[in-house]
Amino acid sequence: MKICVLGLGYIGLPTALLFAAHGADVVGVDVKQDVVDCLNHGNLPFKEPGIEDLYREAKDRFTASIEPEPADVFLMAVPTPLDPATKVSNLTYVKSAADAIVPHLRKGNLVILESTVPPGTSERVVIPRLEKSGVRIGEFLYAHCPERAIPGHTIQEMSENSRIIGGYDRDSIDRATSIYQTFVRGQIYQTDIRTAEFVKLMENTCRDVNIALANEFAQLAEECGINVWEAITLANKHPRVSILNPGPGVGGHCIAIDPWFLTENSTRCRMVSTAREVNDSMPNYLLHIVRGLLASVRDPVISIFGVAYKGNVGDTRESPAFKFIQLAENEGYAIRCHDPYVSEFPYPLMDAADAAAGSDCIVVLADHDAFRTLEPAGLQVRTRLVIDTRNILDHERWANQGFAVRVLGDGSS
Ligand code: SAJ
Repeated sequence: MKICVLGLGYIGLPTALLFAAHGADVVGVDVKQDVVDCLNHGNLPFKEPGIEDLYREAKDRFTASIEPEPADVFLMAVPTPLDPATKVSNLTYVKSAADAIVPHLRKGNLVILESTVPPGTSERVVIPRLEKSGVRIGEFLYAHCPERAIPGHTIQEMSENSRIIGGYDRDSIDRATSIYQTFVRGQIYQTDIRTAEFVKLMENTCRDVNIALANEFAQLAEECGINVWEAITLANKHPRVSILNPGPGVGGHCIAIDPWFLTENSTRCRMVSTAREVNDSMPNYLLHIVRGLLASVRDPVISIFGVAYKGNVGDTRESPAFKFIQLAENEGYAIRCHDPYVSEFPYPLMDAADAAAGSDCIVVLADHDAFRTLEPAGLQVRTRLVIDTRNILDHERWANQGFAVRVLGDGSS
């Protein structure tokens, strides 16, 4: 069986390699020549736990190319960004991936869409484009199989998690199921295309709304002079309560974006967009805390520890660090950044000592494990103040070095 995977990003590449490692011949296609060259020279374009071993297992059956080739199965795993101004999905990459398949599409082929899309996109946008090949839906098979893997554990979760497969007809569903069963050990649940599209958006929206609730609790707790972290721990002792953690906001290419795909065609929806707004406003709330603490400091310098969108990943897409830095710079704060996991960022990245030198406030934004044991003793700051937005530092250790420790939601404002 030959599979052509379009899009060799964080989802497409591991998926392509998993198929190849389990016996399929795979052509991975990407519009970026540097990604294709990198792979064909035996290197990987990004880091992810387990991907190097997987690549070694897969490489005899995997090649990368700039153009699709005839295949039995075409799988699209391309980005679906959000237009930040209108909060509407941008389907450009999905459309161009479908167009790129058209010249190669034959009767009996299966086309799979993994990219997250607004409900109805497959039927309204993707299938009609594929039919420009002259092959009708039903003559080719079609399924939407949204991914569920979490960055940092992508390969393990792709293999172990259950999956939803939505297909055009019985043949499409069964064929897609048997192909994923080559490497998916979790249960596969079958449904129609539009339900599968909707389920994916519900999953990420559910997480976003729950994080927004935790972020709102943090702000309410501060108004009441209560430590939200203790309160959450106690509330979570209830058998049916499971509150998530507050933080500096929600980043990543999924949760900060996908909920808007649900609301873009709806006039009724309120909670989903409100949750997005609550999470997007966390950098403003954080700056409000900083402003209060640094009011008397002249020419204040802020050191940001952790610019990744979450802990233990080097990914900065939609990271709340961007908004916080922009807001802080607009108010005249000088910014220094440190992140041991991130290699590329629009602002210079320094080691911890350089980023902290002369600083008036260290602000911890990402919950990297490395920060749990971070040693403050040698840091040559100007003002001994640290704001821990993730409740991750060893507070006693910092206090012992004379640092005032402010935790987001600790009720001390
Ligand atoms: N966050 C909090 N508080 C929490 C949990 C997370 O502030 O208690 C923040 C994180 O720091 C991060 C953001 O939320 O900025 C999102 O992180 P995440 O770990 O919740 O999720 P992602 O974006 O890395 O991956 C999600 C996952 N979806 C769900 O858990 C429902 C993953 O399974 C999906 O495959 C992925 O989106 C995707 O690609 O859609």
